[in-house]
Amino acid sequence: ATPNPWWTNAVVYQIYPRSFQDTNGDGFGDIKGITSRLDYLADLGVDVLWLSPVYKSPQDDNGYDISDYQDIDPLFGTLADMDELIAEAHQRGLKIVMDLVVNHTSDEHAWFQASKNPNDPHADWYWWRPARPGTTPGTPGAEPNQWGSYFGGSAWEYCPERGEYFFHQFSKKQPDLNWENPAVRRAVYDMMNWWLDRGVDGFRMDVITLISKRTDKNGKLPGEVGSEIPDGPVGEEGYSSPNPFCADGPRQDEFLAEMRREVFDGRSGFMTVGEAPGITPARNEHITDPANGELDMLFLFEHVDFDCDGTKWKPRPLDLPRLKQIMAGYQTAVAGVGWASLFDGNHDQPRVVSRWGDDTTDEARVRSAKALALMLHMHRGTPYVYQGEELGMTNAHFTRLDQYRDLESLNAYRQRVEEAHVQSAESMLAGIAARGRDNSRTPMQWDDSTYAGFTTPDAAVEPWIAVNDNHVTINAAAATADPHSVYAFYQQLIALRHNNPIVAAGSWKLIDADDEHIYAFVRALDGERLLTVVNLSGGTVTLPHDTAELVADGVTEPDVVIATHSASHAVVSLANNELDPWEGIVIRL
Ligand code: TEU
Ligand code: CA
Repeated sequence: ATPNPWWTNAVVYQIYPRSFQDTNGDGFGDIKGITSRLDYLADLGVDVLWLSPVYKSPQDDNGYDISDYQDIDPLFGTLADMDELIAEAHQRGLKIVMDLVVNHTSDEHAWFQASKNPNDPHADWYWWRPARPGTTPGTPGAEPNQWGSYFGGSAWEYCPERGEYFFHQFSKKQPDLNWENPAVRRAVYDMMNWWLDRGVDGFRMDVITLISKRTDKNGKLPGEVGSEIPDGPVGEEGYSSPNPFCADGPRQDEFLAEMRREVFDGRSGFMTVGEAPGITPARNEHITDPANGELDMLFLFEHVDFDCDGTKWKPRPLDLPRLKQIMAGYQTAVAGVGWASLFDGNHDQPRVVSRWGDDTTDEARVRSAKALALMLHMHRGTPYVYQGEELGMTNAHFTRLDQYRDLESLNAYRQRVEEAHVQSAESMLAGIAARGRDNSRTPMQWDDSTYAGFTTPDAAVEPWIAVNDNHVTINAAAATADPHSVYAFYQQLIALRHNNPIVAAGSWKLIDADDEHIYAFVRALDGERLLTVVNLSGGTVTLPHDTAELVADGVTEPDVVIATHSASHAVVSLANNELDPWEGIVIRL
């Protein structure tokens, strides 16, 4: 068989530049800050750095609203800074993956500005539609259909200059590009080739599974007057959802295969990962099957969408058997061909140690962070470490609305509490505190100084979002000096993957699927077998049946490969047939 591509054995580290390291005292992280921290990242052992967007942007959605794909926003620095980062990273054997946001642009992009003129060549580069017949354009009810935006309000914004509405799944400053137009696709591919020629090593592709929209044979969108496709049901906030008609649409495979041919064919050493809301495990297998020439891997979302009551603003505690079932679905689908990404944190998710672990005491936080990391990294696939996860950084625990910055949270509060009246202020504030995206966007905690070393202590301005007070104990300076830190454990996990092909490539089999506290599975490759068993609870638990049988089958002294507490503690735990709170162990069978 052909050797597995390099990225099947790699670990990717996601940097949110705005919150990573500020070097010019303006309270915002910047590219020079990333360059200044490359040794820390190389020491951690990761292979790839994925940067959230640093392109020119009005920053309406923190850079996911791009106004010039081929220039760097002054907030982050210059193209020369980017070239320096690429060179310095490559010198350390680190690859740089950029965030490709091409489902939409900023409304301040030259393409959109030109598109407002119906006679301009860019007129058809976005989704423009007239007001519903018989209505007054720009007034409620005149929108082409009832779709709502993920960031609140209608997904249609009226443009008086053009006298029509444009479609935006996200904010009104993020108009969706019209991928049906080959000129749009050509421009995207040219830009991608420009970055690859500049030395970047691939892309994380923002909501790339939303680019193909479902229309009827006359090009009419669902719910448009005269469309053969009815719109979906109206939800509690007064809008229908674009998702059923835009996720994994009819030309998804065609567009991805065309992109592969036009951009990546003939190149080597790159990787691509698509952010894939609305994709099933079976579709993940198809899209990541190398024979189909589409993408290397995808981020699926069911495992970070299920622990709530119909909306992320109504969180529910972790149902571990359900999580195991979802993860098993991911793993099984790509057991033959295709590949999996492994993540439970990113700039859109709350901190995993606060979500599925226990951040109420330092000991529980360190132990549960290690247990969650062991569980994730021992799966088959490519792991993604989100900045600060390796320190066991926690949610912000903000208590007031004015502490938040994210338009998703602020718009949702207004829409759900003040407009649709479907959630109380108290319940919504609790929901944002638990699941808001700002939880993972507070500044990286480098040391115990005033602003955690994120910005210069004498900075003239506060950081753009508050530093978490717990930086005095949770920070990289302390962690890198402590052999028992979460950071040290991530180093061990990453080294284990690099030195043992079974971790990246071995088969994966869940055991004791119904156990409510223990996550256990077996990896196997060429006769070698590893058992991973993790207690994802704060109580002492007995080993479930199949796991206990496998442990008993081993030699008297189990061969401990890695353990969250210690190898000696692991031996005692397994001999007693029980695990301490948050204890995770891998043994060679
Ligand atoms: O996220 C798309 C997306 O699905 C998120 O909006 C996620 O579903 C939501 O935040 C969870 O509640 C990508 C980027 O990662 C995100 O930061 C951008 O805001 C969004 O696309 C628009 O570009
Ligand atoms: Ca700065």
